[in-house]
Amino acid sequence: MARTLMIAGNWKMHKTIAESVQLAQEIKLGANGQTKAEVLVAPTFCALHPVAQVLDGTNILLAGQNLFWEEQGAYTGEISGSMLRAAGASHVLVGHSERRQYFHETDQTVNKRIKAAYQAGLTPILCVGETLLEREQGRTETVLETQLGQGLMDITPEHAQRLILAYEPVWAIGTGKTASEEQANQAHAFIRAWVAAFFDRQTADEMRILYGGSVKPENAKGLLSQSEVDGALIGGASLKSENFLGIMRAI
Ligand code: G2H
Repeated sequence: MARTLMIAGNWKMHKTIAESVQLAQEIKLGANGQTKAEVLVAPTFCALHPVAQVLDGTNILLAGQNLFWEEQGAYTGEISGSMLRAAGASHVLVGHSERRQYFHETDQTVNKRIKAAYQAGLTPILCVGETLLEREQGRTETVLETQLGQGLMDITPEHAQRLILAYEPVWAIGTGKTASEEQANQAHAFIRAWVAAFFDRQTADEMRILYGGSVKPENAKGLLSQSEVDGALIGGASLKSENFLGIMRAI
């Protein structure tokens, strides 16, 4: 099953609007002619629209880093799916471990956000992954099963066909530690088998499962050549165009 690889940059809470525009311009120039992977960037909310204008006319995709499940209203500090769409986003990250860790995101709120993303016509990228303690206790698969099962509760098979998953072991995020190629492939294979059982085989075969956690130009080739790894969600190394483009070129 040939799945198009995706190289996604999660800029987290980095870069002013001017810096974001600059980075987007560098990626746009450097990605020109890059055909092997779909490329996506997720700037901060305030940089979405300016970055969308830079990327207009390219096939580089734009994502929000989060969304709220209500459409509009008195929810200070939140942003809705339709607002992300209007700013130029086609995708949205949901359930990133930093949201779970620092902002009390639960599998239940993740589920609400996933549904809101579909409602707004956005493609969600659902992030799952275990902590170091959970891995050491041999609970990796149980944790993934719970995050997937609850996060995707009541999602229709049609919607599942548009879903993208990201496996991001928490212990490998921003720590410089990367899952070994085998560890990543094994976790991805488990996730794909889970998707086949929860939805169906074809959906599982077609679903992109990205790996995230200290991906950099030096380790990208090995990770991305794994049969179950369909791309990367990159934080730190997406903030400099030479690193992000280096990862693209490593495919
Ligand atoms: C995981 C990843 C991007 P980093 O959070 O989502 O970040 O590459 O810095 O580990």
